[in-house]
Amino acid sequence: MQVYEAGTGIGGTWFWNRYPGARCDVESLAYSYEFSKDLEQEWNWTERYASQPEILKYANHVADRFDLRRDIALETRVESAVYDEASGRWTVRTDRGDEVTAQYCIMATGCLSARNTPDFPGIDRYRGQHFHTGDWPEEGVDLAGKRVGIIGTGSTAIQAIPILAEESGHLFVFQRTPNFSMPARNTPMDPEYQARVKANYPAFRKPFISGMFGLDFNPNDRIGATATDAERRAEFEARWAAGGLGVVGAFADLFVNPEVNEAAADFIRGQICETVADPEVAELLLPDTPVGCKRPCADTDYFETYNRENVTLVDIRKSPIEELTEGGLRVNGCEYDLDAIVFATGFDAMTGALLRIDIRGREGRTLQGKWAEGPKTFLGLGVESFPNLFTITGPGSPSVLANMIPAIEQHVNWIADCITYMSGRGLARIEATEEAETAWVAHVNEIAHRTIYPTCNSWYVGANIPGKPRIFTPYLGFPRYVKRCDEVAASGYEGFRLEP
Ligand code: NA7
Repeated sequence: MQVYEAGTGIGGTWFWNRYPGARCDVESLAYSYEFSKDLEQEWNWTERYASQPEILKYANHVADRFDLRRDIALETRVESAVYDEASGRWTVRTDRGDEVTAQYCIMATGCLSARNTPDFPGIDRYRGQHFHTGDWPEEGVDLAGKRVGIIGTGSTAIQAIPILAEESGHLFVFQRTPNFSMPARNTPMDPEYQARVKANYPAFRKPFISGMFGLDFNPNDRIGATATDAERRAEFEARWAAGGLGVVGAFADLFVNPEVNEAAADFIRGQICETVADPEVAELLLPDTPVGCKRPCADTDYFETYNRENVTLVDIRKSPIEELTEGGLRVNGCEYDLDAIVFATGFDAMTGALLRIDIRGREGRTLQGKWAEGPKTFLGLGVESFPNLFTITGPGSPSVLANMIPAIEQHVNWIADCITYMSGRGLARIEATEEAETAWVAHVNEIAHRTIYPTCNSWYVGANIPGKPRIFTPYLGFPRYVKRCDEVAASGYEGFRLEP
């Protein structure tokens, strides 16, 4: 096995996203591997929601503990992967000039790893410091006394803004779309709670794995449509007080009934108005999309930060950023002098990392060509015309709508079992069939269209990248998905063509 990694270290998302305030909004004890019972027992998390440095430390611990580094080539970016039909092997080329062949090629390139820096006019002219949150300098950045601009108000910015406001002289937040955010209420880990979880880890993980999102939003079976206003409010309030993303689990129909969703949205808007002192600023911060339609965020003092003297919110919805200048940027004819600009502008999600590699399958077919109108996969694991290529948390799998670590483990286990099955039977080639792929893509869409998800401009539908085909790519329903994957494996990989 040979692993290639572009970074100077391992950890992926948690290696690159070192911006101030970076933190996971899934509970630490659940955002962890379960393949090793010893690992589960020996690692101690220090906070309810782990910070980026702690998760990176965990990833490094796992690499050392299981002696994984010897197979990993760091600072090596894969440029192309080409399938040769005659030999049945993939040839992988890297930016260091390596050229290796392999029977199987597994893309573990991540759902949110291809950074998006919008092509603002004048972007090359700007002379100040500038950073993308997904490539934050390892040594950190001294912003003391500086005038700093941050573009974007997604989950990343919502975590970074409170810290940047504390660290900088003045912070200007350039907001295109206001977002729903809920207080994380992060706390130091209670050692007794951690011990109780470790005493029966499988029982702790169960609700995470059986919930629709593979996450424990403490999902409520109750239907919101039949609850009174007072009952709804009580449920939202309890969840708001508990912290985390629980408000989106308040009622079983919150993602399918617009009226119930609107009640949750109204509740959160009310909280924002109560928190933000200046009514004009509060008004600008009120989201007008359904809750959860864009990725909901968990924060620490996000809305409170707008009460600081040194924070200015600039609405760029109606008047977009006109250009970057030598000394800052211009909006609506007004120039903002900035010593530093932070691009919290997200990622070319789900497909970006794969499509930035030149991947060629049978008959020279390119993945770029095949996915020109949107990604097509079977189970988000295999792609027709691309034999022996697997995608971990690929488009069409739950991935970003699940707890990523169990979602990744489920794919790794499925792929490992598949390869074992193949070699045990003298099989050399596996490829998704066109029929299975077409039916799966239709199924992913059909499920999504029963919900509020496709109704707003999120990265789930690719709306943040100009020109990207608008397709809802993640699969909704982690438990149903796992069952389907298990059935496919048990049936001898129905939906795939297996050949000697
Ligand atoms: P997101 O959620 O994609 O947020 C990016 C933000 O940047 C969002 O507020 C965008 O506004 C804004 N943006 C993007 N392009 C522009 C342009 N051209 N002009 C102005 N503003 C722009 O990325 P994050 O990094 O916050 O989070 C990604 C995921 O990582 C997160 O959901 C977690 O799952 C982990 P928009 O909303 O598109 O109007």
